[in-house]
Amino acid sequence: MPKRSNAPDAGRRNFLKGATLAGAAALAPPVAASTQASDPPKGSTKAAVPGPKLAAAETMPPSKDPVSQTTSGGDFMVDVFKTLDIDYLAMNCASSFRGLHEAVLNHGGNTKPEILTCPHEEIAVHMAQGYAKIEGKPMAMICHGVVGLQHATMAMYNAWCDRVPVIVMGGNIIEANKRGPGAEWVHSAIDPGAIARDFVKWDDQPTSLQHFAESAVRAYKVATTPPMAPVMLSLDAELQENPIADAETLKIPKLSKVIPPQGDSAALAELAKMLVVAENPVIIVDRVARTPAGMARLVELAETLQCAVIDNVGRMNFPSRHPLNQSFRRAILRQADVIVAMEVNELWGSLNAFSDRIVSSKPNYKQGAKIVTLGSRDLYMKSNYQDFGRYQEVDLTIGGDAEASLPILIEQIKRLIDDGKTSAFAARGQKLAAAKLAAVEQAKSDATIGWDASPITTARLCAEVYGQIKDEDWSLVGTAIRLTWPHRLWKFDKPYQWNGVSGGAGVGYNLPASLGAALANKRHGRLTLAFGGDGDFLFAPSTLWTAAHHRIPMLYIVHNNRAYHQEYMYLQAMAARHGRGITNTATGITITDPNVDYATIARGFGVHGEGPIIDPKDLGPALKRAIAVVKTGQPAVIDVVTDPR
Ligand SMILES: Cc1ncc(C[n+]2csc(CCOP(=O)(O)OP(=O)(O)O)c2C)c(N)n1
Ligand SMILES: [Mg+2]
Repeated sequence: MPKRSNAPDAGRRNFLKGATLAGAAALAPPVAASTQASDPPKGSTKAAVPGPKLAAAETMPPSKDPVSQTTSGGDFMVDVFKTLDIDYLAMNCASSFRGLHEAVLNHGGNTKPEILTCPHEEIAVHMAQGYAKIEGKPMAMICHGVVGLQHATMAMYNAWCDRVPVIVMGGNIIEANKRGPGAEWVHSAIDPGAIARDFVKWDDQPTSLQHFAESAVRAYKVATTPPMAPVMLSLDAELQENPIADAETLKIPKLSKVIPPQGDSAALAELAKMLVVAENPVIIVDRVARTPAGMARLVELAETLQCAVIDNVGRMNFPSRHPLNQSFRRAILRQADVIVAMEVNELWGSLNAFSDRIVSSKPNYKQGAKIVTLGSRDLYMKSNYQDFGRYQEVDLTIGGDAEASLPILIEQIKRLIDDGKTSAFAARGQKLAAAKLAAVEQAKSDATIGWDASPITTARLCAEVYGQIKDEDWSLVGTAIRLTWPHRLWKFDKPYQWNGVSGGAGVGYNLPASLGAALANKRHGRLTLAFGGDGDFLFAPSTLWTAAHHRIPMLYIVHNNRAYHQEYMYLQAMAARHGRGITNTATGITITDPNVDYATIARGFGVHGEGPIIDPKDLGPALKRAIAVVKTGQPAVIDVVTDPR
């Protein structure tokens, strides 16, 4: 770490030119240090800030900063990011990381990482979450360590529950004698990571540049090892801003990624036997496909067995129209004699029917069915936040990454299949295919109910959108709560056509996470679209400014039921249970009086806006206009007033 003087005014701005002189500068008396450059007024910079005004250090920058150094620790940090191939650094700017910010621009040329300007820290983290699930690698965000991190935490929690890697960083001023009065004190902490420690996989506060390099590489490695999760680094402002004192000794360690752990091969062989002899095996999947290979492997497994797959859609696991996809026929669990759950976070919820608050519950699978889990859930657990669900009894638990374990499982199954089995499996597959076909036809027919209704049915909305995008190279990266029509009606068969849900069910995910995914899709020229609730939209509408500013194409469709509708239903159920009817339940739930005009909001942020669309006849033309805008490389919002079904 660069040596520093104990003198109060020989801090971050007043170093002598050149890294090699830094040590000498640090040892020089304060007067000598400040007179080397262009004579800052005596007692200038922070000493001149009067009184403990909270934002003083931010509102009153020094009148004259001496040109005093040719390198900064931030430069080295940028070099580390470049070796980690980090494409973006999302941020809401702050003085606690001005050293790094400046280095990204002037040392790094604003590439790898390129700055994404975000009007809220939650946007930055959610963008990173959506991005990683399409791009397959993390991006970084940085925030004002104390206050910015508090804004970032909700999104960090979603990303953690969703097992998505995000490199979160926060600026901090560790040394008390280096903090200016006011904001620099209230924005500093001895342990900034404490607030987020329950929902990051690892965090650190490096105290030297070498320490930073090692921790940054470690952070990347930890975050991207399944089960993946956000990590956090607190970056000392002095470390970012001071000259590099020991350049010749600094070393950026090599990143070697951890090979995801495969399940035990004997256990996988046992599972293969169970699956081959089973009459009706069912596979339940949630976050299996980590890479594009995941879907292909799962298809191979299902086709080898000709067995049913139920997809909880935490990732793009299995093609929606595949004849073996039985996701909307969950009753088949009652016939299953072997159930294999892969990367299912909360299995109890998939295997039991229950009433609200669990007054009663009963298994929705056949008693005696053998249950096996394969996944990383049991390899990583924290105590405080209860994201693991109720304890589910199972017969065999195989700890390991499901995607990595699939090849060996498939191989073991193939070894056990003889001709007799092949024809029995084919017969099973045909039955499932017929049932699937009937389910899709039923969905198409159900979708016509209320076709001409105004407000517009969610089924018509989804059907109209699909009609216009199905021949494009599309990617759906968000859905409003309970909007299952796309998965019932659309043909998803490419690994990037879907990227899962929020993880932590923290509302406010959809708009910014969709934008992050759109950023990843932009490079590939894909048409990104997302549906999002009106309530969700209102958490971080300024996401649209980031979309416009960085020219990120995305069609965002607001499913505007003018309410926090999920909660509406809960409240009505509560009132009914208390014997008071359901009529007095709108207060605190509806988003009316005034109605929000989402298209006008969009235009205010420089984004093309359509709507509100209330008459279904207006939907097609509005979509056409919006899609044309998106194809020019710009974002567009369409506000569709929907009925709440
Ligand atoms: C951060 C956060 N606040 C509140 C909730 C409670 N909640 C769950 S669903 C929901 C409604 C969201 O409204 P909208 O996005 O319009 O979806 P809708 O239910 O209307 O389809 C709310 C407020 C939550 N899950 N997360
Ligand atoms: Mg709503």
